[in-house]
Amino acid sequence: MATPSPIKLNLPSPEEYRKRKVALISGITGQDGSYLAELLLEKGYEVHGIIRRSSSFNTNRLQHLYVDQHERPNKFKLHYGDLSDSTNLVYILAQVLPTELYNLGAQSHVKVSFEMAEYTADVDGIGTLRLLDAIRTVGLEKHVRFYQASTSELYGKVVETPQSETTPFYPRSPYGVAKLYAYWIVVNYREAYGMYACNGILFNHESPRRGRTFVTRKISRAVADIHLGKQHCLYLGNLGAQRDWGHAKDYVEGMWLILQQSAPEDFVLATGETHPVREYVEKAFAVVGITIKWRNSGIQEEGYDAKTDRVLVKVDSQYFRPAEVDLLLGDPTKAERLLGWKRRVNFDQLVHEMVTADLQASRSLIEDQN
Ligand code: NDP
Ligand code: GDR
Repeated sequence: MATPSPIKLNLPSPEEYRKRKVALISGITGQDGSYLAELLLEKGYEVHGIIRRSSSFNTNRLQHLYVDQHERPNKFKLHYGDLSDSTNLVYILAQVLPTELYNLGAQSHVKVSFEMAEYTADVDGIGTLRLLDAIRTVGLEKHVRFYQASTSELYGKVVETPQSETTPFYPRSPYGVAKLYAYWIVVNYREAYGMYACNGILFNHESPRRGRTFVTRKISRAVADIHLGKQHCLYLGNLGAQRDWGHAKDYVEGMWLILQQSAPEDFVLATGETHPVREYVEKAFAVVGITIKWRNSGIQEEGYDAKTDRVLVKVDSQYFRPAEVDLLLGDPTKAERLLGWKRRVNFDQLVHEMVTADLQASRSLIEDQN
């Protein structure tokens, strides 16, 4: 028999409760969190987010949404919290009483996870369990719908392509392994306690809001800065890795759709196309009119400007990973069929938008400095 919830709040029936539209987002300060918050506010939700206390400002991506409650009562509220702090999660849940909970919070950098493996396991793996248990602790397991930010990194070593909901997992990093635990604990709580809990297995998605150390943003920023004479060369790791890259805005819409189905299920969101890092580099430089050609310098591959012969891209082995995911290519058929989801932005548009945004940002910075 399922263990009863230790705390019973005086709640209406699940049907009555879900007439409200209240979302709680962990990881709201991140790329996806900011787009999801925008989407849900547009849809009339009251949106609550969990933010970490930081000595420096960490809500840049949310600035345009934030209105001081003293100035004007509004539907957007932030709460201090952390996925490593169970008591705090229980407290936030009991206070917010969400109808939908999106668990996007994570140490999300694959390379960093090799350096911070235990922390990554704690936040990305056990953090998910803490949230699920917090839901049960306050007796919301039949009231709240739970979205878990699962990832194509679960597939890791290539077993088959394209990768779908039925492809076996073989993670290749502490991040992937932590997310594997999270994936299965979501499935387990769904089956054990009848919770509406779903995994969105999302392939890489990017945007001008992407963190600066992920490869696409690192490239788009470097192209802008090289074009404006602020940087000489771009140093990268594995140029041959292939990714299925989409736009974050399209993917947060998929997250919401996953929680609107009559029954909880897991879905892959992907574009169905794959591109090597090298191609991203070529397309990004093309936006500023530079044609990149490749040659082997004797030690390693380098990219040079076909017109001037100037070397603009070099390989630095410090960016290699102890174990790499060589090829990701997703099959979004299930999401397209059951959710009616389809990505809108294609690869070329994504690269163009990111480089253009970084050019604009870099130019503004120069103007501010003058
Ligand atoms: P980001 O790295 O941009 O954002 C991560 C968020 O998690 C930030 O808000 C961060 O807060 C927060 N966070 C980190 N550690 C903790 C913690 N201990 N407690 C609470 N919050 C924490 O990631 P994305 O927006 O790109 O991704 C969102 C989620 O989706 C992540 O779980 C990621 O692993 C997953 N994912 C992402 C994909 C992608 O291509 N973007 C693909 C598949 C899955 P802070 O700002 O303070 O650092
Ligand atoms: P990934 O994204 O590991 O796929 O995880 P990232 O952009 O970091 O790497 C993509 C590929 O590019 C190669 N690469 C480099 N990567 C980085 N960061 N920096 C470099 O200089 C560089 N040079 C080459 C990498 O080796 C890799 O093969 C992202 C994250 O958002 C995860 O949270 C998410 O789960 C997955 O996408 C799906």
